[in-house]
Order: sequence, then C-alpha cells, then structure tokens
Amino acid sequence: MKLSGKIACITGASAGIGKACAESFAAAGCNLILLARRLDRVEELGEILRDKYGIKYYAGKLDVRNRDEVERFFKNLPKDFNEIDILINNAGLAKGMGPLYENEIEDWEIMIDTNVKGLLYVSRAVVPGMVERDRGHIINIGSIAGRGTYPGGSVYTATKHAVNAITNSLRKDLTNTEIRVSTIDPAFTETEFSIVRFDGDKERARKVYEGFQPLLAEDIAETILFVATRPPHVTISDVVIYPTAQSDFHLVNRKN
Ligand code: NDP
Ligand code: 8X3
Repeated sequence: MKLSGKIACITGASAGIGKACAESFAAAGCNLILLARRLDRVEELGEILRDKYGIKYYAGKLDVRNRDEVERFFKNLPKDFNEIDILINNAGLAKGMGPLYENEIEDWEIMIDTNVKGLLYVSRAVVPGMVERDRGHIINIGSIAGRGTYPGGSVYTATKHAVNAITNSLRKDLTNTEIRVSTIDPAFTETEFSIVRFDGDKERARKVYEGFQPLLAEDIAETILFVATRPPHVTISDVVIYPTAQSDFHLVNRKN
C-alpha cells in the first residue's frame, strides 16, 4: 500500500521510536501529525522532515493523559490534517523498577494514565473518523512486557498487557470495517526509555544496554512501516521483536 499523501498521526514523536517512525513515514511520502509534550522537539523534527522529504506536517503539544486536551486537539485539527489514515499510539513510559510493595504510587498513576488511559483517549478521538470513512490503521506500541512479567515490572507490564487486550478487542470491534489494528511489541530498544524509567540516571540507563547490541528505534520504525504498507486485505496483528542477544526479559547474552 502506498503511503504517499496519506496522514499518519504519531504520539510521542519527540524521541525514540516515535521520532524514528516520523522519519520512516516521511521518507515514504506520508504527511505527519507529530505530537508530544515537548513541542520544540516535534516542531524542529517536522521542519527537518518537510525540508528533506517535501511532506506536510502539523506539530502539536499534547499530553495524552489530559482527556480534555486530547478531545479538544483532535476536534480542532486543521482541514488538511483531520482525516487521519494511520494512528501510531506510541507515547508511553515506565517509571521505576522496584518491587510493587515499595513503589511510589505516583509512578503507577503516571504509567497507567499515559500507557493505558492516554492511548484510549487518543483512540476514542481518532477512530470514529476512521469508521465514518471506513478506512484506517491503528498501530499500538505494546512491548514484550505485555506478554510476560518480570520482577520490578508489575505496573508497567500490567499497562502493556492492557495495550495488548485493547488492541485485540478493538480489532474485533472493527470486524465489519476495512480498518486494521496492529500491535508492535519490542524488547530492549535503546532510546530515552531507560533514562525516563530511572528518573534521569543516565549511567543506570546505559547499563541496561551494556555488552550487547540492543534494538535501535529505527529497527522498530522499519517494522512499523512494513506493517503499514501491506496490501489493504492484509492485517499483521502482532509483531514481537527481540535483539538477537536477548531471548527473555533478563536472558541477555552480554559480552562483558
Ligand atoms: P522514549 O522515552 O525515547 O520516547 C517516549 C515518547 O513518549 C517521547 O516522545 C515522549 O514525549 C512521549 N510521551 C511520554 N509521556 C507522554 C505524555 N504524557 N503525553 C505525550 N507524549 C508522551 O521511549 P521509547 O521510544 O522507547 O518509547 C516509545 C514506546 O515504546 C513506549 O510506549 C514504550 O513503552 C514502548 N517500548 C519501548 C521499549 C524500549 O525498550 N525502549 C520496548 C518496548 C516498548 P514527551 O516527553 O516530549 O512528551
Ligand atoms: C520495554 C521493554 O523489557 O524494559 O517495554 O519492559 S522492558
């Protein structure tokens, strides 16, 4: 399927996987809605991609946790951008890695509000238009954390299990439409994810990816682009991606 002239909306486009998706989709000729809390970053990215690939972009400051803000944002999209073809629900994060009985409860709220409720708010705002037009593709970024559990991951894994359940239920809700629903579930991918998880502790974050080749944001973006460009009769429902050196959460072939 050709993406040229279509509109992709990417949440969490200011860093990591979302940013890499913006580049891949722009290279394929897609116009972009780029969203994040850090507006300066998505504005700058949009300008670079417009100049490099000749695409159109609309950058927006959006905190997906804020229901009113999400509803208002999507209601007021400029005419050229209000028929979204591809929604990449990517904004997400982990906070902390301690045992549940020691966790900061505020960290739970942030993860649940962003990874689950934020994804729901954005989907609720965008999917009705897709249903009206009977076309579209929702691509949710889950995680291997949505397919298992690990110590210190209780709430993060719960949110990604929720993403998996939402993805599969939504696909069923849309059975009688031409709309596709997919989830991409990466393992260790070196982005700002661990820096955020460990509250800005770059040294601790670096150690997560030490001694092996983790996935790059570009590896995930290429896969998402592949999923989005299958012929209309093909839905790739799930993709699970590991670095070759990793076979489970903590089973990593480190060379150090
Ligand atoms: P990054 O930290 O590099 O990027 C996260 C993005 O999410 C940023 O653009 C950030 O933008 C955005 N974001 C966070 N909170 C909000 C919010 N409340 N509202 C809007 N945007 C928000 O991490 P990744 O690229 O790695 O993460 C992207 C997705 O991939 C997440 O859903 C994550 O759970 C998932 N994932 C990551 C893996 C990894 O190992 N890195 C593996 C599996 C899944 P800003 O701060 O500007 O708002
Ligand atoms: C991010 C991957 O293993 O840190 O979703 O949970 S992991």
